[in-house]
Amino acid sequence: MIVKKFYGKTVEETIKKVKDSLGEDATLLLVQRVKKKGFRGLLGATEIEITAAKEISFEIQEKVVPPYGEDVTLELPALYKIKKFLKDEEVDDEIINNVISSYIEAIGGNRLKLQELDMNIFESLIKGLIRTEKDQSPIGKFRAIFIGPPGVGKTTTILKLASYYTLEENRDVVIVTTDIYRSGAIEQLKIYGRILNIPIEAAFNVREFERIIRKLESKDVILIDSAGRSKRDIEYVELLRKFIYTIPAQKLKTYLVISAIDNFKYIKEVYETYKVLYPTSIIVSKLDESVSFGNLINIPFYTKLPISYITNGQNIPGDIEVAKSDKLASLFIKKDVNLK
Ligand SMILES: Nc1nc2c(ncn2[C@@H]2O[C@H](COP(=O)(O)OP(=O)(O)OP(=O)(O)O)[C@@H](O)[C@H]2O)c(=O)[nH]1
Ligand SMILES: [Mg+2]
Repeated sequence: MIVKKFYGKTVEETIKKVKDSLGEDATLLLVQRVKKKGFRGLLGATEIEITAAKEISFEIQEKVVPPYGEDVTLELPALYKIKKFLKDEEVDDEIINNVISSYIEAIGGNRLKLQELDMNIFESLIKGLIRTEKDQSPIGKFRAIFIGPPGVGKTTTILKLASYYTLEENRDVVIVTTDIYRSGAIEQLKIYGRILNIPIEAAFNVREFERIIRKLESKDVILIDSAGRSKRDIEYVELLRKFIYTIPAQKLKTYLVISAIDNFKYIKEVYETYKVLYPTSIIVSKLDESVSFGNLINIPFYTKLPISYITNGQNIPGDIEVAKSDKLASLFIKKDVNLK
């Protein structure tokens, strides 16, 4: 707090001096008429004296202000910890910088508060970044196609969901496979279908696919499998697009399945290949095998899509969960969370 005296002929003039010097938010402590200083005062001349004050907090002087450069994290323990934590989890550098900026904003740039990491604020920032879908399990009839690179777990995830909808929700489920490359895979799927009592249909071209989808019109849930192809196989993506176009968009969910253990550079390329199919959300698979959890943040950040489900094991049925930001944020922060 600074306190100063101001003098003038009139109150208005003196208040103007106060504001010019201390700013609009200065507080007037005392306004009085006093004897002028010096010779004229002795002759009886008076003037207005205003005592004014202004709050100058330590925080304002000690603020960390944008842009926040690399070096800001070195001297401030809270920021250093955030950076190290996120780097160890393999979170993308651009996101790390965003989190650091958001953290500084959240604590109002107060340098003192940056001496120690506030885990609650950090966790809430992480929670905001792990975007998840609000309404994962549609109530009425729906169709869902599962797309993504080879071996990420599309077929396994479909079987897990199909058994869930059949056993837990008693819905009428059919699996349609469009894996036109591997007859062995279809045979294997049919074996699962028999065990789980779920019908399996196979379509090898768009006309067949359209016919099957029309035939299955009355079914509650149709889960459509696709073949995992190299990201360079643009022709297959084109074929998938034709399959997708046969189903009205409002009825269709397009899940892009991404494995948590793949590196983020590869994941970005995968997204670039599949984004032409307008995926509606992400399924993050193989979380059980993951040694770092950065992709839970990297994927929604890069794709701007929410996560619908996570999968965490090879068991069918089982090993799948609806994605929840708070639970995944706790997992990320390494609280004792059991995903099984
Ligand atoms: N640990 C672990 N393994 C999984 C998970 N989901 C799938 N897998 C395994 O990953 C392997 C590939 O799974 P698939 O379901 O065949 O993968 P896909 O995406 O259908 O593969 P393609 O059809 O070849 O593109 C299998 O061995 C699965 O058991 C998971 O959540 N955790
Ligand atoms: Mg498959």
